[in-house]
Amino acid sequence: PFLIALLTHPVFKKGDCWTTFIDDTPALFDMVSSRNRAQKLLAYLGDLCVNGSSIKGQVGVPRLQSEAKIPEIHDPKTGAVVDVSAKPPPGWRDVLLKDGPEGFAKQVRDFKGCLIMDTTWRDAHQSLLATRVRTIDLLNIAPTTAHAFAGAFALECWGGATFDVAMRFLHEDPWDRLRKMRELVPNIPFQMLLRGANGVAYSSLPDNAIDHFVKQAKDNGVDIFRVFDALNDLEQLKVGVDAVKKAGGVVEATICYSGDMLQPGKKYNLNYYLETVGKIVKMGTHILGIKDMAGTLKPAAATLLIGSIRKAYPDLPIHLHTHDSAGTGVSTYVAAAQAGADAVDCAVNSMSGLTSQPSMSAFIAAVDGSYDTDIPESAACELDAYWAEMRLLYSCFGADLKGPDPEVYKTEIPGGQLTNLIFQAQQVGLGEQWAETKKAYTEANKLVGDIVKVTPTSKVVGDLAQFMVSNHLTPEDVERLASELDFPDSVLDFFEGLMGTPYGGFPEPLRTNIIKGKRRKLTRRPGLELEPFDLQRVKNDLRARFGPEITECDIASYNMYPRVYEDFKAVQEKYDDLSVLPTRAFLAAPKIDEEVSVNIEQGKTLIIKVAAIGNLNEETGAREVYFELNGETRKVSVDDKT
Ligand code: 3PY
Ligand code: ZN
Repeated sequence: PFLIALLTHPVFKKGDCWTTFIDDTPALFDMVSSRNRAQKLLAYLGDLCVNGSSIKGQVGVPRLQSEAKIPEIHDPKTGAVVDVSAKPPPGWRDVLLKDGPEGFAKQVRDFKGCLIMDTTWRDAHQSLLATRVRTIDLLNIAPTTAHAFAGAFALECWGGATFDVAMRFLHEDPWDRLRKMRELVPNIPFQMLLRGANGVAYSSLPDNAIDHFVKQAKDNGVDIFRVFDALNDLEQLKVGVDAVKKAGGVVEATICYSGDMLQPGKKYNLNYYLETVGKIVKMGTHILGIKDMAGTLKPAAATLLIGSIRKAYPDLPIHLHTHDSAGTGVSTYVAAAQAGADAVDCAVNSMSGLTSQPSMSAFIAAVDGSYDTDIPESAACELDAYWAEMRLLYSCFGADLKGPDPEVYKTEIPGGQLTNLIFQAQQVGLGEQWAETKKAYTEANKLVGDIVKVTPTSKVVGDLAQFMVSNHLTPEDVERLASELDFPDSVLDFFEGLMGTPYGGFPEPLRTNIIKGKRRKLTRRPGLELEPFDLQRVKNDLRARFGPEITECDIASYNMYPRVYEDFKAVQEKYDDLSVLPTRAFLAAPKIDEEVSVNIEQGKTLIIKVAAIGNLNEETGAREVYFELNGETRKVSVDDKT
């Protein structure tokens, strides 16, 4: 590649060449690096042309036929088109940067109205599109969003499943996503979802790994940390809360709402919540989060719960999160606003409803005139044009949900998991299988002790339910055969105690029987049993393996997901940074002669066309794929695996 760069350099070609040309022309090295990068991207596209997409969970190809358009937005007062390349108006992040977390929290509480957090960039696509929305599609709409939603409480844009999925399935660096989003949205706070002592993983890590991770998240752009524990285990929660405090972020310690507390005889009732909130307040939090992950908080329950918390803690900002699975989300939010909630979570219309958050426009319309939300209704609608196109672009990842499922009041399946389970059931024809899964989910929950269900404990119940369905086991069978059955790992992790301790303890003798001879029984929180990570050693190891450019963020990625990180690095080595490819070209082979424009960095654009796909070489099992790259012919050889 260096020789090609030299031979094609205009000065060299003209012959105006002198002996120190190579030393004096560092641009040559840039050209080499661009060529290498381009060749690697062609290798990816070549593979896509020959073998099709290998992105997990993809069914079919995008339905969007051309690149998505960025909609114009208008100033709601003057009607003038907004210049989104100009600096966006000041927002709540400016308040935060000026007055710090306490000042920010106080002003949120003093705001007369109900603010909105937009979850489109995280939970909405996690719940509807298997978390598959890519960095490029977030960045393309980021400048417009910074203007349209300047009054938003926050954008939820990181954490939860986005971290894992970015690396594992999209082959993208989540840190790079965070930094780039931050650069384009300086005015709106960024919120992330942190799974307490689990970080963004599925079971506990040593405390020092959580501290290290949170510090990098804060330093790279996260402002507000919604910290929850999947069992409302406050010792586990505190690990995350303390990490955020040390890093200087806004703490939104969160209680997970489980089931319908209005039903008599419920384990998780008003007393339970008030007691738990009291302990969270003592722990110290800037904001209280209420996380209704399954969407089972009915309006009357919101009135009672939020009204009671408001009465007990008049100065505490309350931020409510729900999912619209049952179809009642907006009415719950209206009740919550009336009871004194300071912020609620909505998604842009095309990314809302069903298992996602309630629609932003619907909420604004519902409280119109009585509560200011600081987001103009026109902005929510204008921005939506982009997300309507994104639904077509990512159609190959969506479960084809048709309407609300009020059965969640019984099953208590969290939004993201509900889509996932429906998607799996659709693959085998829904019908019977789906009804059985739902029934088994309820039974599995009872078996494990009626636990709070959200990542990772929702996976425990889901895995156990599927295990029961596929092995035709009744709850009685599970109890009777517990010491003989080969349970899924998540179930063993749970009963070992790696996810903390459920309220009311573990069911016995089931716990003992399930883990006998397989796992130990933790009697204190897992972090106290785990050896702290030797972060310096991890850094040295990673540098030895992957080179000197390994950063603290890489170390944090590796700590969360060692295997996933290693695989991600291998894909990067093979194909370079795939996040720059437009999504249509990432998911489906471009048509012959279709032009794909790729900005590999600022000011460097590759224009790629697939020119032809060669015949199969019977001897090698490979095909040549011919491209035109910025007008030059290139080819790559691809093993045909079809
Ligand atoms: C996550 O942990 O990813 C969640 O979205 C929980 O609701
Ligand atoms: Zn959620």
